[in-house]
Amino acid sequence: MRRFSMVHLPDSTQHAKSHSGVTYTSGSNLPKEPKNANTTYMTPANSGTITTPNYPSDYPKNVDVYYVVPLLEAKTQTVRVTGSYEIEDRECKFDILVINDDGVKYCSVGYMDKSFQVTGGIWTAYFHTDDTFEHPGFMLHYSVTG
Ligand SMILES: [Ca+2]
Repeated sequence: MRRFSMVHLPDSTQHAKSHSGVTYTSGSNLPKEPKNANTTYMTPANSGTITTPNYPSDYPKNVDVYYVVPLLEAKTQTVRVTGSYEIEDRECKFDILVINDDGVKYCSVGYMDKSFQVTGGIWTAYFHTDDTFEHPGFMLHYSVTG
């Protein structure tokens, strides 16, 4: 298992400290430390869109993008994420997408329809790429559903 600590939350989001690390299982070739960690803070909202860099053109090589997505309220609520993705297909060993640190890796071509509980008013997405084989990536829409 490898642990990345790439998120440095501002004071206004201290309640989300539990998101300060992402744990991955073995079997991947992820670097021990992000080569180019880049945290993207979204504007607080109960619905919106996140995309990979350059979307719909191919995403860059060697990026680690961590999306921090604040909702309007910090109460426990359900978020639904939907949308298409096209990520390098190598059994999720090279380019991956992980939603809300749940350990599930997305790669290849597919359509996501995922609902999960958010307790701290912030959810996250993590996207990593290696140095070969780029694809369009993803456009994901999210909304609070309850
Ligand atoms: Ca790649």
